[in-house]
Amino acid sequence: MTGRFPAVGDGSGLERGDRFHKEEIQLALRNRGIPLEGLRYPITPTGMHYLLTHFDIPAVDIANWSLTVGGLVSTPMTLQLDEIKKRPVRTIAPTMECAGNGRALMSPRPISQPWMLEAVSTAEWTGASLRELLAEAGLSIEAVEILFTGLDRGIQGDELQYYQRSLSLSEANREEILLAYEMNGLPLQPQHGYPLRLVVPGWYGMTSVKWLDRIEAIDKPFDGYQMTKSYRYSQNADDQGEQVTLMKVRSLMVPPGLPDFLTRIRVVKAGQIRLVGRAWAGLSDVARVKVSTNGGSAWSDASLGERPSPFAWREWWFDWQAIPGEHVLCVRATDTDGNTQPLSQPLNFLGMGNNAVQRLFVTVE
Ligand SMILES: Nc1nc2c(c(=O)[nH]1)N[C@H]1C(S)=C(S)[C@@H](COP(=O)(O)O)O[C@H]1N2
Ligand SMILES: [Mo]
Repeated sequence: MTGRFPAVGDGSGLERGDRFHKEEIQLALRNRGIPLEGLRYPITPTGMHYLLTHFDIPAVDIANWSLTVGGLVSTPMTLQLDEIKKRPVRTIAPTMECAGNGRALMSPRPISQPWMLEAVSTAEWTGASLRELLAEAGLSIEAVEILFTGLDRGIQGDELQYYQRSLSLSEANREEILLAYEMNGLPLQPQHGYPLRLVVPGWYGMTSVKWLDRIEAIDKPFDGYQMTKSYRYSQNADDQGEQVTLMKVRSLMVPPGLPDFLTRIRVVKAGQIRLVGRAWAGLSDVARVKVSTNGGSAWSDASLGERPSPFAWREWWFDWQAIPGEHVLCVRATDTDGNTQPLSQPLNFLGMGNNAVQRLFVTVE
């Protein structure tokens, strides 16, 4: 394999024109992604689950922690963790993807957490039903949204803020939304929202507020930073754009064969090789996955497997007769509403909701 791939160091031959900023790398070291080979597991092991934390992971002393449920409710509540755990226990394993996944592949590249493809995972979350808790609190007829506030605080866009997101009443009352205190059968780890987080199946990850402190019923749409300034499909800094909501249809492939250390370019042995991966689609389901082994000139149907849980990804596989040479592998999913992944990404200012087809470079020998 000598000489074919650039080596580390000066003279590696890597293109230097597309350097990442130090600040992007700093964010990438805090907010790790799933190694793509981790897509082989239907339920992502906790240590491989992607992470995205805007500010700092807050220090939580469980003896002093409680969840406040208030605002426009008839019965405000302050609940300790064990009181939440006494409620009927629900478990669900929905796929969760960061809305910025794929941002660093866009050109020009929006400057933020520089995800390539690795900001998606599927964990098994256990907790109490949000809908039942809201019913217990008794929503007033003036309530139009539910606001979720995390314990983490920082500055974004010059605004000092707690991390806050809201949901409309109809969304908040979907039965599958959890107040989760366990991930993959264990108490939440600090970085995933200990002691309690929201899990909103079907939506991009920003809605699943970690380190919950308060839940409030409010009488007008919440206009905080993470609702009106961020998580928008906008065209420029002055454009309000549409709100980012559900995860778009997307598929990814476990990179086959052996990687080159630096470039991650793959080397595969000629012959039959099974390509595998996962595909997901917000609140809908995956109808079809197609694979191309020649950069998108021709497509063949992949086989689809089961979902490990409602709202979770589906496994797909495709048997490829690999012949020697250079190949570009692509995978493209269509959901049950007829939406198909784009071949190239329509741009938006913040780099949100990227679902262009994955392209993987492979040398067969
Ligand atoms: N309180 C709080 N909740 C949060 C965030 C955050 O920064 N603070 N990040 C959100 C984003 S953008 C994503 S993609 C998911 C990531 O969840 P994970 O880190 O457990 O994978 O958490 C969401 N919940
Ligand atoms: Mo995210």
